Amino acid sequence: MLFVVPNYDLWFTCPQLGLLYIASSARKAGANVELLDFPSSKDPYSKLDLMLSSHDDVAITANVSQAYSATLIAKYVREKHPQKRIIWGGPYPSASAEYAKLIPELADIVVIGEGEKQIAQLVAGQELSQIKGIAYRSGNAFEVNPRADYIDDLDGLEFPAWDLVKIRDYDFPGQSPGYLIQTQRGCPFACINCTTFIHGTRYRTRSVESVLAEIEWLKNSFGAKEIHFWDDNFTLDRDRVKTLCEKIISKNLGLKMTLPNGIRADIDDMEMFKLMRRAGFYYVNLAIESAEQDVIDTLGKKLDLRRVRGTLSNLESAGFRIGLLFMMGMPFDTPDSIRKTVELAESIPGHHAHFFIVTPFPGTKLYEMVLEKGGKVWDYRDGFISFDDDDERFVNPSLSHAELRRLHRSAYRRFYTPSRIAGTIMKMLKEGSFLTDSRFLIKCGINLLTRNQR
Ligand code: B12
Repeated sequence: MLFVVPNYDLWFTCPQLGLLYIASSARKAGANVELLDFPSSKDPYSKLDLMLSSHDDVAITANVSQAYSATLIAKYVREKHPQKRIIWGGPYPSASAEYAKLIPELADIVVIGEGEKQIAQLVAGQELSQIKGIAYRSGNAFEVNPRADYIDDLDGLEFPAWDLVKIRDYDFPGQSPGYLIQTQRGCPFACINCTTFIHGTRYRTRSVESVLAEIEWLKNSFGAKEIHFWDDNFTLDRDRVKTLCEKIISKNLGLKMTLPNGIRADIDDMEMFKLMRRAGFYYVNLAIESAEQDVIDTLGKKLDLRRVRGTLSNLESAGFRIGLLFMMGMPFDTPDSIRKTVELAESIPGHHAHFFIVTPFPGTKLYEMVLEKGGKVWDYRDGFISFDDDDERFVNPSLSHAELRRLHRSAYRRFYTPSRIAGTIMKMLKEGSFLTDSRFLIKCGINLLTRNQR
């Protein structure tokens, strides 16, 4: 089975953990697996032709930013290798069974949600009508089977197939080689902008022993120097985090660790933060999103903004490098709520800030909300979804894109004051990451200037 990572129009590259989980599950079920990563490959279509000579199945992952490239790849396979079976999976095709029907000519099977079980069943040649959590072509029809249960026994999953990628081919922050790990799936908060339908709202965890075994495996077999935690909500179960950190400390692994996905801004536990620091965590993103409580409430985040400053001050005194995550441009944002967000950001501690202009994704309540208001949203047939800040994501009658963009620019200008930049550089120098991070930023700059629509 050939696993394919389609292109995306971004200025950094990163391995796709979900597909590596799927590949190791397929391998365990008996498949011969290979991976072709379009973003990090030169002349990927020639490679595709070559690699396809030894595979009957092509399994393509797609999130929204890859959907267009995925359709081009599937089209190419259909035309040049019509006998191959094309399997789709990932957040984008999972978003709606309707999507699967939109691409019948480009897909034989669409795996919906977590795909480890289904891929093993497909490798085993199980009858398609009996496999939960897939949609498949049957003559001229596209059948959609009932959804599969979420995977409870996460310890039972194989470790991701890291042997299939060359980690140094990717450009992402932190010390190299850096690897990704996921210690839990699911998040109970179900924010309306999030595609919760992949991992669901039930909080499922791996055992501390299993996580530790994977970390040691990454260090010993792949030379990992840094581990990035890819969890949906890492700090929700504080006792579990503390036990994990104690075990990591007792093993004296000497690894650096980060939490890029963003932790909740109301989970504030100094004992946990101190243990995390001793275990090797040095960078954390804190998901605040907005300074307007009404906006937070409409998002369904269930965050009491009054708690943010306390959490931040504890993270700061524990010695973390802190990134602040904000969103702007929701259909219920106003120039005033965005101005408040900008003011909050500039008034609080933090070394980095990301102000994301919101893009409503298919399958989310936010997407429905925009459609209900008559806004135009991006469709995969429109080409690469653009995450360029200058491009309008959807038509918002109460906030023009020009105004949003002006506020967005002012957010960065006002956050990155000379003293904030000096503080961030000092922090990076102190933790020894200045050179690595500067190299990453320079590479991103070059990628940004030289990237083409692929
Ligand atoms: C970590 C992360 C990132 C990382 C790494 C992305 C990467 N390349 O893997 C970074 C920070 C780089 C990133 C960037 C972006 N991300 Co992001 N990211 C995530 C996050 C938090 C976790 C993804 C993950 O690895 N999960 C762990 C693995 C195990 O799960 P998984 O990938 O979903 O895979 C499972 C299933 O989907 C399925 N599956 C996946 N592929 C396949 C393929 C086959 C053949 C099969 C059978 C099954 C299958 O089985 C897997 C195992 O169960 C999710 C949110 C979430 N909780 O899902 C958002 C998410 C994937 N990101 C999203 C988006 C939009 C982006 C960006 C476009 C944001 C931006 N504006 O730049 C970019 C796109 C970058 C890119 N091209 O990949 C959206 C995608 C929405 C959608 N409907 O497609 C999500 C779902 C967040 C959201 N808003 O809801 N992201």
